[in-house]
Amino acid sequence: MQERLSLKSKVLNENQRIAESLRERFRDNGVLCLNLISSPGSGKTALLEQTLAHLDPCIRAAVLTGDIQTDNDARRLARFGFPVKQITTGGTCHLDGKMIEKHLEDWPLENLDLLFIENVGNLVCPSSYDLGENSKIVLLSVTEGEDKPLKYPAIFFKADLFVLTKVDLLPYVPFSAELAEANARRVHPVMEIVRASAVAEGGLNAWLSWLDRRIDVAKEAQLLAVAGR
Ligand SMILES: Nc1nc2c(ncn2[C@@H]2O[C@H](COP(=O)(O)OP(=O)(O)O)[C@@H](O)[C@H]2O)c(=O)[nH]1
Ligand SMILES: [Mg+2]
Repeated sequence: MQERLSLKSKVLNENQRIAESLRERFRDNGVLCLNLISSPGSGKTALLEQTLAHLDPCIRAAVLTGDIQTDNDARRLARFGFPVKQITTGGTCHLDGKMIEKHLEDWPLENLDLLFIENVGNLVCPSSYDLGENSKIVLLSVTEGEDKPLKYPAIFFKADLFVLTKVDLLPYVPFSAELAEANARRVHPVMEIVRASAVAEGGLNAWLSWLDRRIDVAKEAQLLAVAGR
């Protein structure tokens, strides 16, 4: 047991070292990196598809998408003309820093403004692995139950933003968006929350404004880092 614990902490320490180096590279190149985490099927890929479809063409975006098997998500996302790579973990329930570092090898970060990482569908394991992202974003859909922030507090505590997805389905499911949001704030009182629908007209407006603000903040952080040298 002791040995297992020490192996786990070694793996996490090594991951942290890689994550810090990635974070520095993202900051120095003015790249906003967002790590999207949710259960399978909450709508991560659908949110990204509609985001890429609506993105200001001046923004140089790219996506790394993780799954245990298949490149289905990469194929869905590649249709929008931005660079996309699938990371297939072959059984591992989360992405780690080494996988991100490896898949960024031939993507010069100075050519990017925005990097989305779609993590493997899982509300538990991905929360332990820092990928050097600016923010973790947790998604929960209206068919999953209002209590999930209380059952899976680690990811709701660590995420900067909670996206409540599939709100177009609210009239058809017994789900209180207010209760889900209050539960998230019990875990993380200052958490930002937006409601989103990938299928309704204007359903991504709140999310897209959050994204715009965060892209600006990443560019300011880059200028500050350069000025501080
Ligand atoms: N009604 C509705 N369905 C959605 C929405 N977003 C995703 N879906 C559906 O939910 C299913 C899972 O979505 P997907 O993006 O693959 O989830 P992921 O596993 O988190 O990437 C698909 O059938 C989507 O069409 C939404 O905003 N509204
Ligand atoms: Mg997906």
